[in-house]
Amino acid sequence: MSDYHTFTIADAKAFALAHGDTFRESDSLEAEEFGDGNLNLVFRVKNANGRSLIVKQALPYARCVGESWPLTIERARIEAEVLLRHGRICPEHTVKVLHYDAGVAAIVMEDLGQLAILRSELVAGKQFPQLADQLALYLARTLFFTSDFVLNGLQKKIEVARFINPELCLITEDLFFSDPYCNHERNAIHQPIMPQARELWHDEALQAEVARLKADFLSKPQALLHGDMHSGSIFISAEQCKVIDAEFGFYGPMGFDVGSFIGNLLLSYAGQFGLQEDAGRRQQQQDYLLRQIEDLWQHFSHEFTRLMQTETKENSFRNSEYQHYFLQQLLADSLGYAGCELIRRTVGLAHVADLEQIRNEQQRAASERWALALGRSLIMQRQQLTTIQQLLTLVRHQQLP
Ligand code: SR1
Ligand code: MG
Repeated sequence: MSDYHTFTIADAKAFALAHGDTFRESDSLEAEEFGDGNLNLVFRVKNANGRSLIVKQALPYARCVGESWPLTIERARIEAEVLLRHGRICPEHTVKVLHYDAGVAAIVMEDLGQLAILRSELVAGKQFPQLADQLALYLARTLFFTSDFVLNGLQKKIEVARFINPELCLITEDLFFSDPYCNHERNAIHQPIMPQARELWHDEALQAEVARLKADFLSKPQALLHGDMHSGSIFISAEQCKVIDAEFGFYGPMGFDVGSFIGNLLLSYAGQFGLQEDAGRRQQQQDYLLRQIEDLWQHFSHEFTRLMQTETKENSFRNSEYQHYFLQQLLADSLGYAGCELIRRTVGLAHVADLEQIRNEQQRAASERWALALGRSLIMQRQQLTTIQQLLTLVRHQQLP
């Protein structure tokens, strides 16, 4: 930590100038800090010709809470290395890392400012027809090529060790799997849904299933996950889709990445009840979101199956019955983690704009109750939901309370 100091605007400019070949000494650079995420500093540095780069620096604490929540700056290495690994496997859909410096825990990366954050676009009711196909490709390839299907036992264990990410994983273990199911001070519960939040604290059947999902998160190192696949981690335009923000990456259950993303599409669906007053447009947006979930799973399972059949290196895993079982279990895991994401984003510490931006209190409470009820159903019924169409039917039949 000897070189480490928190970047000023001047430091960010100097760092961007020194790393990468975008800028020249003679450039007059401008920079702004615009990070609005939970953890880091994010600077945009640009020259007079409009060329720009992003400098992201890990702070030694969680930005959203302050210095009272210390956090390792080692997460910058994890982020850079996950993005570099994923970028080699799926460059089309991974932000490009240009430089990483361990001493100052900072990364220089391409500026995706010409794209928009997916969450804000979905909140505004926008649609991106290729979204599901693009993310299905990203997920299928990054998960498959970092797994035991491809890596031998020795390589795999070296990779698992390299991506041990205890502090960031602990955040997920607490925020995703524990806090929502007890009266924890970190929870942020909208007063009108307090009765439904309390039910979670006493629902032992639900807690048993969440315990199973948490145990897998702790002990199923299937692939190098992104680890935080929410719609704020995705940049989008009509043509392009790029994943950013991989500091929660580690070797974990594949369904965690797939399910976190499905959970976020369902949070957007829930938010539409309160955000979109025009019933026809609401229906149209919700239909779009369900189509994305269906296409995501169909394209993901198609690509993953193709990869299992043609690219598997480990003999034992070439067995087609095993491959069928693997994919079926991956769907069940994904639906369980999607359910957890719905619940934790509604009553836990880290909320989402999809629900927070509903101005009418009663409508927001109705959307939140819907998200909690659907989350519970997904967790409890995940082993019985054996096709993605069954999930869609469940969502369509989930009444708005
Ligand atoms: C204190 S971090 C809160 C949340 O933000 C991140 O993006 C993760 O989703 C984490 O759970
Ligand atoms: Mg993040």
